[in-house]
Amino acid sequence: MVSLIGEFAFKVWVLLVLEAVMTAAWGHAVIVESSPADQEVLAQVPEAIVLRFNVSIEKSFAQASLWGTKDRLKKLSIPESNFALEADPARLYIPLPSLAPGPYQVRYKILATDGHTTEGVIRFIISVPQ
Ligand SMILES: [Cu+2]
Repeated sequence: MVSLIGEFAFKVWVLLVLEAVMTAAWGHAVIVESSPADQEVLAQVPEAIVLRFNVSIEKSFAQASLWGTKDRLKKLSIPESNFALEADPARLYIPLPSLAPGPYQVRYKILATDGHTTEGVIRFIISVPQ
């Protein structure tokens, strides 16, 4: 006879195993690389921020916005080039506007093909020209 606690523990265990199997199969999107890198100090304003994830993402659901230290400055648009046939399905190219020297953040929210969203932030600094 299985005790109530034993049955509960078994159900939790089954759920954990299912989650692990599903994560292995499709995976939550995890950022593996960005340009600029998080906390990078740049002498020149980059034309875009490029994010690369460990799995394919649903690019049409991707959202990104540019922030100063505290305030949202603008919504960033995801250009058509991201949807080109030859485009890497795990890579997101997001053009940046021209920026004055100072600290910035790009906040992103993306949807992996397993239906889970991932949010994150990349911080970088445009340095004052010497
Ligand atoms: Cu997931």
